[in-house]
Amino acid sequence: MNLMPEQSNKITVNSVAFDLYSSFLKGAAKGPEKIKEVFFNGASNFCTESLYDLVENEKIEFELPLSLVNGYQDIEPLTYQLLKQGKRLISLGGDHSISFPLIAAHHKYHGPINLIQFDAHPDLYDNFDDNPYSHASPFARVMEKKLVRRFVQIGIRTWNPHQKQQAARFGIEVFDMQNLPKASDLSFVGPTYITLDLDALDPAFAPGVSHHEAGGLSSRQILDFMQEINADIIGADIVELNPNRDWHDMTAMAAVKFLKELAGKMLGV
Ligand SMILES: [Mn+2]
Repeated sequence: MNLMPEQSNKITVNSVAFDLYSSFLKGAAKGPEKIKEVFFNGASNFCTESLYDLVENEKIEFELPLSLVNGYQDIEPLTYQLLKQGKRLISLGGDHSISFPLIAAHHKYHGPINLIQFDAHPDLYDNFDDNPYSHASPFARVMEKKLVRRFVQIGIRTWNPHQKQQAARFGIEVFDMQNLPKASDLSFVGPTYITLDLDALDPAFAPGVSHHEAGGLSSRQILDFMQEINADIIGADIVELNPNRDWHDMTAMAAVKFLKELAGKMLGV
């Protein structure tokens, strides 16, 4: 008999302040604290665009940052503990390396899931800078472990031959920037996880990331996808905010906007 507690009726924000597997610049470990600060700084209200007030209705709570005393290897078990308590998580990074253990924890709890990735980069390197757990490699690990049954990538614009081969080998559905789908055409059966790398946005909208890649998505395009995709979203992460590179917190504010809309989507409000 499964004694799992009932799922919480609120969203728990899980902070994963880890950037040791960034290949180019450090700084993403400061992301979760910055997003929380900006969420509460009074610059914006707490409503989704559907007019649901997440704070007034007590539907969002901020968990203490994961205590990563042993580093990266702690992310999966600590996240799984939160899931076992019935919490529904939106995790804040941190660099993109954290998504592999986060997805592994969700897989352990929910079984095979669908995965939607918004990103400039496919993050499919078999090995990068001698680190198979690099932030350039998490989805190679996810696919090798067969953690997801359907994987859709949106906004990619940094292919090279190796990663193109990896995408074909793993059977990934890719919608790169030259080939974006209509949000309302995307439909998923079963539990679905969203991973959002803020560098999916064009640098014009999100200067506060480590890897500026021109030719990206607008904030509005990502919001439209979040609102219109037909899927049961059971968890999400927002990664790669690098406050050292931000301009008047505008990328942090974009992260807050996505956090609110993702929470609304997961709550069905
Ligand atoms: Mn990226």
